[in-house]
Amino acid sequence: MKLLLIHSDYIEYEVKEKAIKTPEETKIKKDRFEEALTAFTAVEKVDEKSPQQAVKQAAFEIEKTAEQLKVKNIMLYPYAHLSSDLASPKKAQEILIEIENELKNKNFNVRRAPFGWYKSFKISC
Ligand code: A3S
Repeated sequence: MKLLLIHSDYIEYEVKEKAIKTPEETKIKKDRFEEALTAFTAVEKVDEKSPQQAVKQAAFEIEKTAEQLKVKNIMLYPYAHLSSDLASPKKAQEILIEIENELKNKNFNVRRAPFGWYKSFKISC
């Protein structure tokens, strides 16, 4: 898994168009999250071998950074561009959902940008 963590005053995104054949159904077409840590995430082929371990490790890294920064808001943002060895969309989506649940269990306010879409985003630091 590749994670790019960015702490910002806010993150905004807007869903543009389908990036895969069957993207996640979503009513939320745009969102804005204040004072958030955004975890741009590419799930990789290697993560398919032990997904549970990949989930735990990613959640741990995100939690560690959020605690250092004293941030409670986390935006999970699927971002395929960070790797050239991607997991399948199906597995990647499952893993992202599990990371979301793991972080919610640790009492973070977690939002997840919809999977399988091209989106534009804006961050202000
Ligand atoms: O690849 C096109 C879109 O499908 C999703 N996706 C993955 N995201 C993370 N890890 C993987 N292994 C993925 N496989 C498919 C993403 O939603 C991806 N979309 N941010 C957008 C582009 O604007 C994006 O990366």
